[in-house]
Amino acid sequence: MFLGLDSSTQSLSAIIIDPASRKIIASHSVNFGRNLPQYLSPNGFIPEGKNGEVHSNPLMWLDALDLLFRELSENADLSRIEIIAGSGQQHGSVYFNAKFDHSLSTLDPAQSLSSQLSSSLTRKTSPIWMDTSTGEECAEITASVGGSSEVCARSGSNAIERFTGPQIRRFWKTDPDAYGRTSRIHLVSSFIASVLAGKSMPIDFGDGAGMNLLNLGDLEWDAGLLNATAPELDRKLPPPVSCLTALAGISTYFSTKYGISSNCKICPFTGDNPASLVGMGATTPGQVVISLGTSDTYFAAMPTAKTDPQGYGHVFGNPAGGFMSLICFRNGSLARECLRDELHVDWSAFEKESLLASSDSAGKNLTLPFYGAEITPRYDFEKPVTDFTEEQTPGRRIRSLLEGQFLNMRLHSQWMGVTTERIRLTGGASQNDGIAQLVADVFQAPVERLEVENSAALGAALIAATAMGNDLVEMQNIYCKPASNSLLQPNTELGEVYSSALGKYAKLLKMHIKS
Ligand code: XUL
Repeated sequence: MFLGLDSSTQSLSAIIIDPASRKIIASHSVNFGRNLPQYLSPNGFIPEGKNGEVHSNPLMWLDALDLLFRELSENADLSRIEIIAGSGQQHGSVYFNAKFDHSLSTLDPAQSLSSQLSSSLTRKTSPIWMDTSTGEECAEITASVGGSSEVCARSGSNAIERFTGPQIRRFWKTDPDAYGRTSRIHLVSSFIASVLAGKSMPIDFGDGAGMNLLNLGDLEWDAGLLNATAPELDRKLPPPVSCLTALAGISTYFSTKYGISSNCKICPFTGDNPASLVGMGATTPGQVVISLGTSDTYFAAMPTAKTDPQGYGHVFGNPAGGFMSLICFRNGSLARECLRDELHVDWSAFEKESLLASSDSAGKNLTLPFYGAEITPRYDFEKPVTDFTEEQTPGRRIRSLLEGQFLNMRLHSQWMGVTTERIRLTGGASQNDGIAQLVADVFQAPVERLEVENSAALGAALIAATAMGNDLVEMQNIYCKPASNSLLQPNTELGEVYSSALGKYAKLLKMHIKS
């Protein structure tokens, strides 16, 4: 059996698979806000941070780990787990003093993880991916390395506020003493893996690429980026490796306390997006994942190593080898909700029947679908911009907003050079057949939804099985199955319509951003 963990923003989840029986044996989750209310983080982070700071308490993640394993061990025989792999929310970082390694290797099962590791922290709280406090540091790193395109060419992304390098620089600038006392900096992923292994674990390429520190050319820490970020950083970072090899054994803390076999091995943990790419069965180029959540994201395996010339998209490591892209769109459900409220309608107006009623208008009316600042394209929009050739009825406005969202995605993913063979849709709005059909039509590719919801934890479990010698594609064929009746074929009659709408959309966008 193989265990996959995902330490996300709001919860820590586990999925145990048994490939011999092709079954999921257990799946369990600890919700930080609900199950650990003492941390006063209802959504997994400390509310009301100042100056764009969004931090979480790493002790909360440790208590969640103890709680998850206690509850899992009551419901499953953990002695049969051969390998544990995992993922973490990307970009978040945890800071430790020189005592950390010794404390990890001497953990006492009679006490909790948090009580034994808290004195090793040099920074009480961890900046996470929602943090936007590092605009100044991004500008400094960019200038020092020689411009945005240089940072992007080396690391796969422009200097980005939430990325770990700029966050480390801000820590060094605001608290140089504590930075000086720091001898180990981990990502959320490598931190959780280290606790399980009882020793510091390396950082996986997939997740390491979200730091603005990893050189994607040679997959080593980039000396120029390290120097531009903070002093002596090379000594504080664990080495970068692939997550596909189980490098360590389980710590005796976990084998004694929760009945895991002492032969169980630990893989380096990856980021939640790379793990999701695995769990969505999308590690081969041509398969695209679109997640429709508060923000929308588009991610896909890359046919060749490339970076986004406009600097909006990111390149991370693909756990199966090569690279993946990740493109975030801030105005996802946020924009869909704004229009719903503006028109005083409910979600039924976005359902299949309602969208069918406006199908004569396909591609005729354009909307730049942004109710506020957007990151792809990066621009401070205030409200949507429309260019309608027909009268603006509520039905046409909804169709046009959704078309605008997917045209914007299609436009800003073109740099990857992917031929979209199939789209796997996930996230809250993906269950809506009307919206899903529009995705199929705009991209002219079939759309599927999967059975299993937690794709990151599932992906991690599949990584663990692969590290044991199982074939990844075979594992994905077993576990990443589309839900029955979830396949939607594109209406090929709309192929030309949306190709021409794409050109017009790009023109409207360019005109608006220039003006
Ligand atoms: C990716 C990103 C988020 C986090 C949290 O760049 O910031 O998707 O990984 O899930």
